[in-house]
Amino acid sequence: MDQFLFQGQNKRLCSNDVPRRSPRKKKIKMEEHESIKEEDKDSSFEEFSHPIPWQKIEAEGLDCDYALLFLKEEADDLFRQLEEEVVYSTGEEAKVQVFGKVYNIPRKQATYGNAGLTYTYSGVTRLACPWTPTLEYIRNAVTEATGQKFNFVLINRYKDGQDHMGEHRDDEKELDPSCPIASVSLGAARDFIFRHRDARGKRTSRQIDPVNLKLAHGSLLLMNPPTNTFWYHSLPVRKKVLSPRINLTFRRILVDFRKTIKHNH
Ligand SMILES: O=C(O)CCC(=O)C(=O)O
Repeated sequence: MDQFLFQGQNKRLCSNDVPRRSPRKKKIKMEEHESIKEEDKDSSFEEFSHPIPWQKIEAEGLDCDYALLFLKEEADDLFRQLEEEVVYSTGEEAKVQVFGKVYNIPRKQATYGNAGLTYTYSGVTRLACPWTPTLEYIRNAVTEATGQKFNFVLINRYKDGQDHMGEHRDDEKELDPSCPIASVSLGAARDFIFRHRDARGKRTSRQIDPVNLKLAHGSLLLMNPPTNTFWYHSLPVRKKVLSPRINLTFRRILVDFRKTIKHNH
């Protein structure tokens, strides 16, 4: 079984760490019209506002990049600020529909983003709340590190290891298929498991090992295309985990005016 352990918050973002690969550099080439000044810069370390030791995680149809984005002290502050700012769904809004049945979700959820954006998943449609200062700060840090722009974030709060997320793919039609999903984790480190679509359930058509990660406090996991086409992911129950965790998945929603709620100012 492939196992990638990414626990060490001691693995500081130290300027001696040379990134193996730069997701940001790659994107800068793709968006020349937007980043002409960046293009002129030396493709050396100075290009990064934070020297991030990226690690590449690859398997058949799976392409991810992982790094520590925030040092412990900053990650602690961000966690605290999010605890104050984020308003999670309650009541009917805290439920999902799977094959017509309504379930309470085993965690708390919130959606923030650009005005009027909606996102439909697990049978429910969520309207984005306006960005808070801390969410904007984290989104900007992710953009700085990756060169990707995001207009929406899904926030999941796990009170402890009993809270979890079942196997699924982030492959909704309103997501821009060319944009990675950027997953920022704050709080308790949790196991995160990828399983190939042909290797799920009892009657699997192929033997493909799952890919197991441990997502650390302050980390950023980029799920690049086509990962979400071929691989399901989950955050399983871990009874020994006693402290909370907040996960933010930054996404780019295609702006479709039929789905955009027009606001009267
Ligand atoms: O909390 C996590 O790391 C998982 C989040 C996730 O799978 C999702 O937002 O789609």
